[in-house]
Amino acid sequence: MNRRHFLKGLVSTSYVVLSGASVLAPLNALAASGAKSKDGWLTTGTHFGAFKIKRKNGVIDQVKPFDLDKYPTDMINGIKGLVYNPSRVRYPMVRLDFLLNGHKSDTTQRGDFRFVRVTWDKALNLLKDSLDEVQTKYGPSGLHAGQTGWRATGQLHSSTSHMQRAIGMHGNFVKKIGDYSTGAGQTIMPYILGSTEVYAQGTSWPLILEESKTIILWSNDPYKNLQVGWNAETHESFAYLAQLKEKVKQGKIRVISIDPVVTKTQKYLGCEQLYVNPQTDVALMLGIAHEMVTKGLHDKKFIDGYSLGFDRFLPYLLGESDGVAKTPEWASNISGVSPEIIRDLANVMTKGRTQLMMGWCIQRQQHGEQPYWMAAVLATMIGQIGLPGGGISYGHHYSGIGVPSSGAAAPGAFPRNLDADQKPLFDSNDFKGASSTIPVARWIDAIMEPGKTIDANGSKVTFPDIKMMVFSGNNPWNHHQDRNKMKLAFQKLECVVTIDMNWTATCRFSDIVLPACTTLERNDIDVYGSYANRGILAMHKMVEPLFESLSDFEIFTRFAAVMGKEKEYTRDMSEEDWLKKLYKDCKKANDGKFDMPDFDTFWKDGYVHFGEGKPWTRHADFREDPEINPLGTPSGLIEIFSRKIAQFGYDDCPGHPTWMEKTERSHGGPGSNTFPVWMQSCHPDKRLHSQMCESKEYRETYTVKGREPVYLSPEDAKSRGIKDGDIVRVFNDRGQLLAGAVISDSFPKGIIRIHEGAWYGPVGKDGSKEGGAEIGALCSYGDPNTLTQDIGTSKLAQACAAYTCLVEFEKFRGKIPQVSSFDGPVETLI
Ligand SMILES: Nc1nc2c(c(=O)[nH]1)N[C@H]1C(S)=C(S)[C@@H](COP(=O)(O)OP(=O)(O)OC[C@H]3O[C@@H](n4cnc5c(=O)[nH]c(N)nc54)[C@H](O)[C@@H]3O)O[C@H]1N2
Ligand SMILES: Nc1nc2c(c(=O)[nH]1)N[C@H]1C(S)=C(S)[C@@H](COP(=O)(O)OP(=O)(O)OC[C@H]3O[C@@H](n4cnc5c(=O)[nH]c(N)nc54)[C@H](O)[C@@H]3O)O[C@H]1N2
Ligand SMILES: [Mo]
Repeated sequence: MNRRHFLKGLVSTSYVVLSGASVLAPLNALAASGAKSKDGWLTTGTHFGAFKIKRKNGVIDQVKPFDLDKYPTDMINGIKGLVYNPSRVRYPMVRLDFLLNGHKSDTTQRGDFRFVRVTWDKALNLLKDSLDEVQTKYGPSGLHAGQTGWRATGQLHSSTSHMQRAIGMHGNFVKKIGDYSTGAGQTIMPYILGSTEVYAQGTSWPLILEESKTIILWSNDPYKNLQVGWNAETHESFAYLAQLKEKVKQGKIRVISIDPVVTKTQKYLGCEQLYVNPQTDVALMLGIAHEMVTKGLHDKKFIDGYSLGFDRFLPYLLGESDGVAKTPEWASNISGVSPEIIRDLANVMTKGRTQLMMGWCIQRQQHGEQPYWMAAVLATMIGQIGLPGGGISYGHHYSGIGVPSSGAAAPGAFPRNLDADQKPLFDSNDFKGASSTIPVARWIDAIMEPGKTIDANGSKVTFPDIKMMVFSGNNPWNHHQDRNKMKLAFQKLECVVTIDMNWTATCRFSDIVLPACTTLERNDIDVYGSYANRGILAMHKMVEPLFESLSDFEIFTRFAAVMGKEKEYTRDMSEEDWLKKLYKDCKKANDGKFDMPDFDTFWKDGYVHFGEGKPWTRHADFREDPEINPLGTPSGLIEIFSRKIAQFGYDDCPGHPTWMEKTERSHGGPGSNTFPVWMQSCHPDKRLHSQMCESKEYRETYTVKGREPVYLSPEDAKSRGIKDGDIVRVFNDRGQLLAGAVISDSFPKGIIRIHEGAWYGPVGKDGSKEGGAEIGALCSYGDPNTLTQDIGTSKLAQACAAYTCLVEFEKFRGKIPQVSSFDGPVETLI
């Protein structure tokens, strides 16, 4: 029976074939939302910023920054396109062959982008049936619904929480530990400094601006990365960066950016840049430490009083334990930084007040634990940990860290877990000998090799046999590495469900796709100022949900109803009841400390402002008295040697920081004979990961011939005959992609950048969208994770190591395929 015939029978009478890109519902047919305001401007907040929005005829007309955001970013121009764009999922959709054959479908077709529209009722019942089947046949180890991600702002509509609570009410499932952002850092730092450090409030900017003489930005681009925040962003950090710029200009603070490329921050501050070969920072740090020791520049008193294990590290540094002294000359050979500069850095760092500011990128590479550990050792040798404007921080580029916290209580959220007295429909906790929690970035390995046991942070993890996955608020076909490996893994899954507002590649590789509405299509509340918690924002619904999309709350309330658990799910409260409850609970928690008006006044005003807190120095209490205020490490001291880590016996993470060669490294390292170029897939300047890539007009402000830019050096361009604006094929043994050349002096020879978050748009050998399901398909838009390596950082963290990645590139001379990323399924049968 041919497919069309079958479908004709399936959906009874007539159907229309829509080509995904062509149709947007007539916008003026959409009803305006109920929210009102005196001047017509309504407030809301996104990761990109807090905004005010004015509507006209029920559609978003104008967007301007929120009153208190003095440093709005360019991304404000992409906001409207988050709602109105051709990538929106309009209806519940089911993959064609899954609709026909359910869990016995031909999974090699997954990714061919053929979907059928179904009713919400049908889709939610299919979801329930699939979950029933998996829980009955395999138990909880067959289901993974534990991936998380950057979802949208809003405490009530937190999409991952909704999905996990609702799916959890059906049955238990595999969960994850750690995240892609800081997997290596957050795992090792508790052994070294006693907390994750990455998610801790840092020394306040006002103190840094007053006290620091030197600031080292190490793999750190705050001017780019502070544009977005975890909560509704109000960009307070930019006021401090502006002051820093002024101090650099006046020669009062010396800022050195240690980075293989010239960053946006370096250009903004007009500070110094120090080139280092990619992935070689540990060698550079060891060279600096060696110089400190041989010249006696290190702070012996601080090392003795506040740390443990320097004596175990010293023989390695001096080469007594392995026959290789980590001299500046040795370090220079690996890192490409001259011995003179290394010696000078040792001097500069120890002469005045020095603040090390580590970015996160440097730990998203093989042995990513090591640079974080070694940097802590350097800071210990400098001896300024706990002093204002000195020591080390691991988060000043992130979500308002360093802006003094207001100290107010933040609003709670819709619960992610079941209530204490709730039981799932399928109440088994039998994971059949496999682990119920796996390191976040190892899930594809688990699907590929169920039953395999790996080391992770001192424990053994046995991979469960995953048969079904549910994703919401995250985009694994953006965030995970090695697309072709993912394709193979996904062929082993019986059922994949995604809840998203857009046809991301994750939806494309799913069986059931449920349309969520965007954050501008529902009411919510959130903190603004992220870590600084400057106040609470009313997030007004701007427009009614487009097409048949629903809020995550509504989607999972309906799903709970299919399970007969609707009231259990919502606690018998509506969206409005929940908003009022979250606000009232927060008001109560702040009672007597911060004034908060009643809910209605807050909702009308659009926000409650808590103001700025008192400046604060990280680790000051520890410095003051390490016995009364010990660190959270086993010894209570900074651990330069960790007995615990040493006891794990890992060859790729020994007991003290160690330089280890990578499996792929440019500039003469392994693999560079075949693929000589290091590809960095840094966080995008004009997106949040894959979010806002869908914003069509905005995307077109930076694409090159409709493709994601690949930034490359003039030298590399010349030697390969590439001109600015050419389409380039980037490839290695793992995959291939097309991107648009942007030639830039900021990039040295042998280094290219493609920002993560570029939507995966595979096309087959014939250039077709259907062919995107093929292994080895060409990515037509430029998703760097087509090329990255899916390996763990080490046996300790087993975290994402996307930056250990070599490639080659050439001018593309074939027939240029259309970009297949943005306009939804090949055909939508309704
Ligand atoms: N090569 C490489 N890969 C990387 C990185 C890298 O540096 N290089 N960085 C890694 C890091 S640090 C991170 S944090 C991850 C980011 O990975 P993710 O957090 O997975 O990335 P996002 O693109 O933010 O995905 C969020 C998804 O949620 C959807 N969404 C947003 N709001 C809602 C909502 O209200 N409801 C529902 N149902 N869905 C919603 C969005 O449309 C989007 O598809 O990527 C990682 N991957
Ligand atoms: N605009 C924007 N801001 C964001 C995000 C976003 O998507 N867009 N995402 C947010 C999230 S989830 C996260 S996790 C953070 C990410 O924060 P980070 O991971 O710190 O950010 P990146 O910009 O990827 O990398 C920072 C710098 O590290 C450098 N670098 C890479 N490898 C090396 C190396 O081997 N040695 C040295 N010395 N430097 C190296 C890069 O050249 C880059 O300049 O950003 C957050 N902020
Ligand atoms: Mo991240």
